[in-house]
Amino acid sequence: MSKNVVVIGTQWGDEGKGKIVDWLTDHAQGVVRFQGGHNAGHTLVIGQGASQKEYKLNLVPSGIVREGVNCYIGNGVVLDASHLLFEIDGLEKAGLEVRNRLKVSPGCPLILDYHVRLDKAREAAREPGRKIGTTGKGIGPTYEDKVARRALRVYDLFYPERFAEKLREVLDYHNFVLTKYLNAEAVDFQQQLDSALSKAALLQPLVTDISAALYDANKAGQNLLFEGAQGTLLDVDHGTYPYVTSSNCISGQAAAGTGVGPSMLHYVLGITKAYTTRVGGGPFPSELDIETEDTPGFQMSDKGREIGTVTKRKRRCGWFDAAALRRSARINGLTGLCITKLDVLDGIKELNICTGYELDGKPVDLLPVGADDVARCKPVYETLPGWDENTFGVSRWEDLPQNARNYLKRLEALCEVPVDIVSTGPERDETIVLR
Ligand code: 2SA
Ligand code: MG
Repeated sequence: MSKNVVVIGTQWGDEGKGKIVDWLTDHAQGVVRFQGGHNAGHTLVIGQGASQKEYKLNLVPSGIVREGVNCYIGNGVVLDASHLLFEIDGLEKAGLEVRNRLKVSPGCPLILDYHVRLDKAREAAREPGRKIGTTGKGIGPTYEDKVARRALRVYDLFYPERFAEKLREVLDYHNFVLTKYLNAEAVDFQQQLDSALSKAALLQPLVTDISAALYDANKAGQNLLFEGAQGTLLDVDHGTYPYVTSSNCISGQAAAGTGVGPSMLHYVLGITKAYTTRVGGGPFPSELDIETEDTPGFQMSDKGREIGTVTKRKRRCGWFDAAALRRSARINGLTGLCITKLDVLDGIKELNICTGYELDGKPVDLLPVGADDVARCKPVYETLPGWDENTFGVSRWEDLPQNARNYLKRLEALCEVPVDIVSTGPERDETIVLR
C-alpha cells in the first residue's frame, strides 16, 4: 500500500516545507506541486562540508534534488514557461538530471507578460497601507484569467493558430485595462505570441496527463508527496483576505490541483515555525518590532535569516500564534505537526504564545475570517520560560532542554494536533522524529 503525504504550510508561508519534503523524499517515488507558481521559494541544503550545495527552487518540486524521484506539476499551478526553463537549466548545470523526471500538466494556466504587468501596475496603484505586497510574478492575474475561463493553458501552445486567436482576444481586453485604467504600457501581440510559442517545443516532452500518471503511480504502490507552497493563512478563501495569494494553499487543494481523489491523501503534515513570520501586507496580531537590537523580534529576524527567497524582502516576525494554528489545523485536517526553526528562540528569556485574542471586547480563541476582523484582534499571551542551551542540530528529543520540550508540548496542546517532527536545522539529520 502506498502512503501519500500532503505537506502544508500552516502559517503565512516560509515554514521550512522544502527541507521536510526533501527529508521525506527518502520514502517517496514522486513529489507533486498542486498550487501557486514561481512566487514560492523553497531552499534545500544538501550534503555536508565542502560538498554541501544549496538549491533554491521556485517551480520545480523539491524531489528533483534526489535521484530517481519523479516530479509532477499539477493543473493547480500557474506556469511561467520562461521561468521553468530557466530553473531547469540551472539545475542541469548543477549536474542534476531533470527533463526525464519532470512532468507538467497540460492544464496549467500560463503566466504571460501581461499578467506580470497587471500585477505590478495594480500593486503600484494601491494606496500605501492597502498594498498586498505581491511578489510581482503575475500570479493573481493568471488565476483571475483561469477562473474567468479566458486563460491560455499549456496545451494551447501546441496549436499555434488557436493560440494566436485566443491571445488576440485576451490581449485586447487586458491592454485596454492596462492603458486606460492602470496607466501602464500595452503588451505587443506579436512579441507575446513569438515569445510564448518559442517555448512550445522545449515544454512538449514534459507535458503529461498528471491525474492519470498519479493514479497509476499510486496503483503501482509508489509513495507520493504533495508539496504545498505559501501557507494556509495566505489561502484565497480561508486566509486573511484580501491579503492573500490567489490560490488555495490548503490540503484539499492537493486533490483539486492535481486531479487525484481525496481518499488518495493519507496523511497531512502541517509545517509550523516555532514563531511566526509574514512577508507582504496584511494583519498580523502577534507581530513584533524587528528593528530594535536585543529584542525577541530582532533575534527572530536576524538569527532566523528571515528574508524572502524570491523578493529579498525582510519578513515580518512575531510570537507563535496558537489561535491561528488552531484554525489552520482544522481546515487542513492535520494529522501531525512539524515544528521548524526552534533554535532561533534559543536564549530568549521568556517566550510568549498567543492563545487567543480580544476582538471588540470579546475573547476569541480562533483566528477570525478575513483581514478586517483579524486587524482588530488584540493578542492574548501566555508566557513560558525560555532556555539558554543551544538546540541547533539536536537530533534526539531527550537532548532538548526541558523548557524547550515544555514549549513544544504546550504548542501541541494549544493546537490540538500532535507534534510528530521537530526540525532543528536545515540538514536532513537535524530532525527529531516523535511518532
Ligand atoms: P502573490 O505574488 O500574488 O502570491 O502575493 C500575494 C501574497 O502572498 C504572499 N506570498 C508569499 N509569502 C511567503 N512566502 C512566499 N514565497 C517567497 C518566499 C516570498 C518572497 O519563499 O520567501 O520571496 O517574498 C510567498 N509568495 C507569495 C505575498 O507576500 C503576498 O502577501
Ligand atoms: Mg518560501
